[in-house]
Amino acid sequence: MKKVGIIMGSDSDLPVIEKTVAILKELKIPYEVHVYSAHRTPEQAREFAVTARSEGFGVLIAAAGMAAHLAGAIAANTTLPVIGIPCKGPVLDGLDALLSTVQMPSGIPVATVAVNGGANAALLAAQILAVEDAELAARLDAKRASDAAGVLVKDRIIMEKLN
Ligand code: RP5
Repeated sequence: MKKVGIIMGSDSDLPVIEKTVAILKELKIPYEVHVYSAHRTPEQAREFAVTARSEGFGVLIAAAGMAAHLAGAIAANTTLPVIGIPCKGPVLDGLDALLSTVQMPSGIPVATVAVNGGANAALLAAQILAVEDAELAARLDAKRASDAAGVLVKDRIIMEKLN
């Protein structure tokens, strides 16, 4: 199976990426995590993107906060699908990172998930890889069903408590 490449702009983004890693592990998807910044280490970020396809990656996830140019900078240097996670910073509640990540110019797409949306980034990456992988698609179906069952348990608990 192709690997998922995860790049975060700083190790301070790790709490968001932990959610991503947990789901990739659960779905048995190989991954690699790096800290490369569009601003602080632009050469390393570019090199990673340029070589990602030949290194066996199928999807890239880029997480960054504040002036979050990382996902766009990665996407500029590969035609692999790139998923951007805007991370909430100390001010502006992540709106800065959301707009910096989502507002890409035509020609260089970034599939942007919600602010701090580490879980959905993993699921979207899995869904992309599952297009050509029936076993992974089955694991995704099973996870959907089990997540839905978890919500129904919560419904029962709330009904018993409040109704
Ligand atoms: C961004 O700046 C990083 O992705 C991080 O979200 C934010 C702050 O980085 P640190 O100052 O915590 O390293 O580039």
